[in-house]
Amino acid sequence: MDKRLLTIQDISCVGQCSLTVALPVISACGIETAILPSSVLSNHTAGFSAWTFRDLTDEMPNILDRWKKENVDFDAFYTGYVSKAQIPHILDIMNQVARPGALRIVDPVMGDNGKLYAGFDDDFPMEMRKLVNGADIILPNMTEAALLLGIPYQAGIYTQKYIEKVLKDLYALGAKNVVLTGVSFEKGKLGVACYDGSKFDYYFTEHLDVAMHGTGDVYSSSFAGALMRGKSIIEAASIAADFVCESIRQTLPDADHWYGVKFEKALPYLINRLS
Ligand code: PXL
Repeated sequence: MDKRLLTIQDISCVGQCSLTVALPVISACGIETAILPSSVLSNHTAGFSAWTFRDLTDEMPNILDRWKKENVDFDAFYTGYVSKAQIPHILDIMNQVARPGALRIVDPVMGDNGKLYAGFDDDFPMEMRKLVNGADIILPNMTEAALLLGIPYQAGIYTQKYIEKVLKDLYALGAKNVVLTGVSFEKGKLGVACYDGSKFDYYFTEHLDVAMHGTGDVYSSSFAGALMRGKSIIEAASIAADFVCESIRQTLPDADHWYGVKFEKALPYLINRLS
């Protein structure tokens, strides 16, 4: 049977993030992608002056009930931007409509550059730990790693010793694999560090020194798609890093394009890497 993935995150109508990234990217990987919108926003919260917000928590148990009655189930769950109140519902969904061996891919979306995103309270990271515990793979950036561990955020170049301690501490929160993004050991190179409880793996690309929104979602979506296509964790982590770089390269010529990356133009590259 072909694999079916459910992704749970918001719809930011405009802004090239969350579901407007996950649905096209994972579908382009050849994987049937079902969605559960956690909320609807006019646009994302990073850089626009304001936004509308409609919470959809109340729909979650209704939708789950329907799916159970229809015998709908999934081979994988990929969660992104969600709220504190939604976490118990998401755990119910992952427990109740999973095919045998279903994967839990959790991007603990909470913040970037050392700060929580607008609208999240300081106690959110402790709730997010409930999704991390029992996940097959978590995909935090360095900010989210610090928030999950309750340690100060450090920017810049890291030592291997520091990164491996962070990976081990995240693993101890109950995730079977940790894929940490935004890792750098030397100027000019940026990448990912993976830990499965016994070995560390690294992959680095050229550091394109620009801050662009939505790259975390482009990363996690392409990671999830590549993993579902049978790639190993380090292969999927590497393909996703290269796809983010290609998406940034496609965006750079348009200096006015500030709110996201032009991942659409990089989709042929991703598909090619998977074939
Ligand atoms: O890209 C993460 C993200 C997802 N959803 C919303 C956001 C952000 C980042 O700011 O605002 C609504």
